[in-house]
Amino acid sequence: MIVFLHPRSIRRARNRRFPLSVLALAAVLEGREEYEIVDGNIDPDPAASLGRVMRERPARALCVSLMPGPQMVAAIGLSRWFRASYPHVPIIWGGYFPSLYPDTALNAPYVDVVVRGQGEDTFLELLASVGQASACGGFQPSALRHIPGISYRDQFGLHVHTRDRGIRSPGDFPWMPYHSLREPHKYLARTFLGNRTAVHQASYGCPFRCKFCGVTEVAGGRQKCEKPERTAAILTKLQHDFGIDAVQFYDNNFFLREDDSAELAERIGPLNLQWWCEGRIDILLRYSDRTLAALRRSGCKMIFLGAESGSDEILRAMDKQLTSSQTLDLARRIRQFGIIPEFSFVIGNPKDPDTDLRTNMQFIRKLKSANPDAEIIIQHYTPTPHPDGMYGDIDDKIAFPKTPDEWATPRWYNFTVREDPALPWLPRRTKRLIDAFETVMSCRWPTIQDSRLSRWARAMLKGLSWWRYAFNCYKWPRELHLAQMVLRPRDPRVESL
Ligand code: B12
Repeated sequence: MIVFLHPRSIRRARNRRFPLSVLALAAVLEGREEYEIVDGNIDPDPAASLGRVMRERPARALCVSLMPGPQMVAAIGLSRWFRASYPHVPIIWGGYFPSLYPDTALNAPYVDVVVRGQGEDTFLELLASVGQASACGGFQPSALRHIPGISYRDQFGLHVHTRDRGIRSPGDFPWMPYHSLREPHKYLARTFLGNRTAVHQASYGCPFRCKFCGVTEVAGGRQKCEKPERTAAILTKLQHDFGIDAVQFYDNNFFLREDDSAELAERIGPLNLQWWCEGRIDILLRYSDRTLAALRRSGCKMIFLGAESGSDEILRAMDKQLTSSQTLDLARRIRQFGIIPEFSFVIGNPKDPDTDLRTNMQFIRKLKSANPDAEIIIQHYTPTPHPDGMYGDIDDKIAFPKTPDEWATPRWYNFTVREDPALPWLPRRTKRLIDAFETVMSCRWPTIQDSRLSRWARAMLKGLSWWRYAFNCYKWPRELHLAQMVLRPRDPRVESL
């Protein structure tokens, strides 16, 4: 018996989505061993549920999935409690947080093994060794040495990182057992796309190596995709079982190959789904008009695209392999197909954050005039470990925390959720101006993703902010903060759709 823990990752109940990471692992266990999923996004008291599971059918391992931010904070408390209550049961951490910071995770006494990157194969091999070792009350380091993709402490307490594991297509693994969730219907959300929105990830990783992105470190600059036929079959089943009418694709780079995209559009057309996904500007620009029209017909409503910067010099420093004119070209071109582009920007180049901000403010204004429907997401540059060195040459200018507990302190928590990265190279006034510009933009054009925001609330936000945008006057938007506090519009930077 294995117990999976998916600690709470969302701030609002309406953002609940299928916990795909633990479902992917449960899928490979089906038919081999019993398991139970405890999901903090649904369960008001995950510790009580873990206790119940352990009383009924004691588990031989606790497997925790976590990404940086709120989920990591919840994972710390629950793992510590579990270790104190069941000291002989091994605790395995996997997901983006331990994959990015394996040494940090292993510095916690309640973490025995870290699984780095894609989990399915590693997890099965690891469980085989828990089976052997459980007789002696823990893992045997000699059994772990040959498993790629893990990190653990050896008998001297030293950290061992085995070699990275290559990635496989999600299509190589069994379908996810959605019905093993206690209340699967609770994961179908009302969004701007539909009343029953499901989530799916049809690929793993990304072949680009943008130097600000955590995916390169975790997936090693590779991407593997499932066949369109399988994606369509899974969505058909989700529609049959749960009546889904919309999908949010989690892929880092959904449109890798044009022929696959065109085939998928054709296959899912009859399901009448509305969908959202993430793509690359350069790749979409290469698509024919015919494919773009087919994507829209098949329900593609909005695409999240990393524009990142309006400066070509900065785009080169980021290793983005994109130019700012490509962003403008796509903004204009995609409009005629009725697909809304959601352009994301990473502002605050460590070498000259002020110039970076001003260049981007100008560029974003140009982009909005090229396509007024385009939505804009503004993020501060918040570094994450990168195999080629972090964007901005800041490897020696920032020291990440050495323990999960330190990551959970307000200083580092605010860093991970990008609220206040408190970076040595980002002057407070520049940071304030980035935030102010973001506030004005999000009020001047409230996102269409916010289906709950009433018409008058929208009009009010627009009315209060138009003059600021018109006259380039962003500083101290106190009246907008007040309006946001009262009207609580959605913030696409931190919330799911
Ligand atoms: C869905 C999602 C969310 C949802 C979470 C919903 C949920 N169900 O909990 C929401 C919107 C809440 C969210 C928020 C945030 N997210 Co997020 N999110 C994602 C996203 C799009 C998909 C993750 C996913 O489910 N993938 C599908 C599953 C199958 O893959 P997986 O998670 O990688 O799991 C595999 C392996 O990691 C491993 N594994 C995972 N867990 C475990 C556990 C064990 C025991 C084992 C053995 C293996 C294992 O095996 C799995 C199968 O192969 C990823 C991007 C991406 N496509 O990966 C970003 C991503 C993980 N998020 C990220 C970030 C930064 C955040 C935020 C901090 C952003 C913010 N501004 O606040 C917040 C923090 C939330 C929190 N900590 O609680 C980053 C993390 C990297 C980084 N830069 O630090 C990513 C990679 C986005 C990015 N490109 O930068 N996120």
